[in-house]
Order: sequence, then structure tokens, then C-alpha cells
Amino acid sequence: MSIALAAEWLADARQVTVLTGAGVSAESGIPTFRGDGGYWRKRRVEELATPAAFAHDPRLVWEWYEERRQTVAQCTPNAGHRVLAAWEKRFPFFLLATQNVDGLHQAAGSVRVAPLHGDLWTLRCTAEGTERADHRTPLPELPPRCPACGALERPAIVWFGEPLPKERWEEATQAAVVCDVLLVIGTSGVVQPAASLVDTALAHRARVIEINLQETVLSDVVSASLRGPAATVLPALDRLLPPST
Ligand code: BJW
Repeated sequence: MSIALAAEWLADARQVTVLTGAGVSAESGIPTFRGDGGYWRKRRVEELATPAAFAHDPRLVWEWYEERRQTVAQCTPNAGHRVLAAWEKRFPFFLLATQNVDGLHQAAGSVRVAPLHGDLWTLRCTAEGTERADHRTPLPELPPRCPACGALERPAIVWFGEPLPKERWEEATQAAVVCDVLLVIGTSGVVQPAASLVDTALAHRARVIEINLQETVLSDVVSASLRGPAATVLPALDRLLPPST
């Protein structure tokens, strides 16, 4: 698949939807979940990001998040994030559904964002369900406690076995239904239901373009795959588009 053809599809598109994963932030210095370096203290994400893991050892789970908060706090958006932020002004309809919790799309200027898996900087009270933003890292107390009632707080993140935020998910699904092009960037495509946006878009005759360093479980079903780092491929694609009016 040539990048020139992908650029032609994009140039013809009015409605563009994007699904991003950890790979889009890799070049900002944030490790991905799977593959090399995808483990934390020899544990897989599937063992840490669950309500059961938190109930069993909230401090351990919080230590993982604390480490990630410290990493992310030092990272800035890369050229891939910036191109996607610019594209929301280019296309008449644009939605960026992200599985990432790092906030780098928003930091790059993206507004039309549907965060499917939550936010690293929001804490939720396990007793009352109230949420508050807290950007301090390290947090003064680990695990943190709700300032109002003293109950344990958890990260406001979607763990395995938990439903995605209803409104965000509906928005993303609708955007996959109506789009001309779905870009799937830097995700292994193994986590559901986010990955099913690809099937939804294909079922509604969209062209689906994958951008990834390597082949994934989605590569056989998408319309086209572009191999390479997102922070290089996205600017290259952008340069091939006609000037926006
Ligand atoms: C680059 C690059 C560069 C590197 N440039 N590319 C159907 C079938 C089977 C299972 C299920 C199913 N439906 C649901 C499930 C269960 C489960 C699931 O999917 N399990 C599978 C793992 C088997 N899903 C759930 O439980 C979800 N909830 C749910 O379904 O609820 C149903 C329900 C309904 C009603 C009531 C109750 C329940 C929730 C899923 C939550 C996922 N959460 C996590 C962790 C928390 C977030 C956090 O702490 O950060 O989200 S898991 C983790 O994986 C994280 C990510 O967002 C997510 C996706 O990972 P991602 O982004 O794809 O990263 P990687 O590392 O996998 O891949 C990186 C890619 O980038 C690679 O391909 C690299 O090659 C590439 N790359 N550098 C371009 N520079």
C-alpha cells in the first residue's frame, strides 16, 4: 500500500474518524502495554488493570499508576499528535477516539476527542463515585483517600471487565458508522470493544487505514496498512494532502 494512495483517500474524505492506541505516544517516551518493555515488575497489564487486582492490593496497583503518572508528566506531544490536532479543523466531520489515558492528544490541541479508557489524572472515590482532578506526582498519600469521606480512591480508568463510558462509546461508534476513512494508529487491536470500531467502519463501507510499526491482528482486515512510526508517517501523510482551505 502506498502512502500516496492513503493520502488520496484522505483528500477525498469528508468524515474522518481516528482510533489511537499506545503506539501514538511511544515516540513521546511513554511505553506501550504489550511487546518488548510492556511488562511492569514482570506483571502484564491484564493482571494489573482489573477491579480484582485493585481489591487485592490497591497499593501495588497505585504504584504502577504513580510510576506512569511520573513518566507521562515529563512527556510532551509528538509530531503525530500535532498532525491529528490540526486535522480536526481540516475535515468537516472529525472524531478522535483514543484508548490512551495520557492526555497527550488534548495537550497537542485536540478537542474532538473521545477518551474510551479514562484519564490518568482523574481520581474516583470508591465509596461515592465522585471524581476529582489531581495532577500532583508523586501523590502525597498512596493509595490516595477521598478528601470528602476518607474512602479509598482509584484511578478513573476503565479496567478489564468494566464498561466503557456510555456517551464516549456511543459517540465513537456513531463516528465509525458515518466515516469515509477510519485511521487506526498505534494499537495492537487486541482490546475490545475499542478494536471493534474497525469492523463497524468496514461494515459501513469506510476505508480503514492502519498505521503501525508492525503487523497486528487487524492488518488482514483493514483496507490498507502503512508500516512505520506514527510520528513520522502522520506528518508524511499530511504533507501529501492538498492545502486546506
Ligand atoms: C507503534 C509505535 C509507533 C509502537 N508508531 N505504532 C471480546 C473478545 C475477547 C475479550 C473481550 C471481548 N470483549 C470484551 C473483552 C474483554 C476485555 C478484552 O478486550 N480482553 C482482551 C485483552 C482479550 N475488554 C474489557 O474488559 C473492556 N470492557 C468490556 O468489554 O466491558 C464489557 C462490559 C459491559 C457492560 C458491563 C460490564 C462490562 C475494558 C477494556 C479496558 C482496557 N483497559 C486498558 C488498561 C487501563 C488503561 C491504563 O491503565 O492505561 O487500556 S488495557 C490496555 O490495553 C490499555 C490500552 O488502552 C489498551 C489497548 O492497548 P494498545 O493501545 O493497543 O497498546 P498495545 O501495547 O497493545 O499496542 C501498541 C501498538 O503500538 C503495537 O501494535 C505496536 O506495534 C504499536 N507501536 N510504537 C506506531 N511509534
